[in-house]
Amino acid sequence: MRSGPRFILGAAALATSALVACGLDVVGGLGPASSLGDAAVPTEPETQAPERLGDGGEAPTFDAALPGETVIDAGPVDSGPCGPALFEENFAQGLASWTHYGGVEQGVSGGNAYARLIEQGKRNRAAGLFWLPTVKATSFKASFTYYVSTPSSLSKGDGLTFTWLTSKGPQALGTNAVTGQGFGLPPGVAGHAVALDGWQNLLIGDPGAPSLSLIEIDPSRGNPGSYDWHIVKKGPYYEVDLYDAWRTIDVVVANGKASATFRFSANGPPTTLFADVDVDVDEDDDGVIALGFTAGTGGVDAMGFFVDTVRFELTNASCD
Ligand SMILES: [Ca+2]
Ligand SMILES: [Ca+2]
Repeated sequence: MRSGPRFILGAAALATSALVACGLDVVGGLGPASSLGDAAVPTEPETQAPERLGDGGEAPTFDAALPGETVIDAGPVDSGPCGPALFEENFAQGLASWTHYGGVEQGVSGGNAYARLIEQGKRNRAAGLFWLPTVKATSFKASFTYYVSTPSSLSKGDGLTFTWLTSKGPQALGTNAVTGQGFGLPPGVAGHAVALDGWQNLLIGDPGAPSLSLIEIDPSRGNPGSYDWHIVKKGPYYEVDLYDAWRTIDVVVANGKASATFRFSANGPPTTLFADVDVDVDEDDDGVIALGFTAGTGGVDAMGFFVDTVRFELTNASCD
């Protein structure tokens, strides 16, 4: 149990988010605003207390878990007959292996390099960072660390995703990517994501913030962030558990089912977020055509979004 004052503060934050979120939905500049007009009237926010992700916790030092790394060779780690099925990245050599948009940059701090999707304080941004495999696969294992830095204000947003796409649409990846509640995802793409959402948008059914949800990105339903895309809702969690420290998330997709775990530190014990949830993977389509990260900020104080120590392994890759 957390102390009384912390819970009271959390409840106040939730209430504040609910009030301001209405304003944000109205003034949002991109796709979601127009699409939200037909949405159902939002219900009252749930006032549930945050849940814990485990008993861990680490010092909020930017490089707490990842000091002094060695460079990973920029070449394919494991090139099969038609391309690599394994992709590892610590960002020591920048972003050369990635397709990115929205101003993603390499950052270096204390001997550790990482990718910064959005700098803290930069509002109304949409950013993405993707690896585009050249082999066909429908199953994979993904592991990464993330760092979300937070301004001191109660109102802060929006969120970070780990995304896998089965279609990237007709436009160049990142075209017209949606800020704010769209998490930096572009219109027209299809797939799924694990989303760390720091801002509760009631109109699309967000759980209390901060949350970790499995979402389905379905362009037939509208632009990212304009419809209730949640498949599994998890949260709210304590901010201290999710923010201002490097945390590790592992995602496994196999045989059309997705599982995910959260760890406070890279070698810490995993806490299950969800397990064996159906995710549509059509054997006749192109499979997983992009793996990566997106982030979005909106009209409130912007959090900073960073990723590092990425490992993507396609576990049923073929040349077809
Ligand atoms: Ca690194
Ligand atoms: Ca949200």
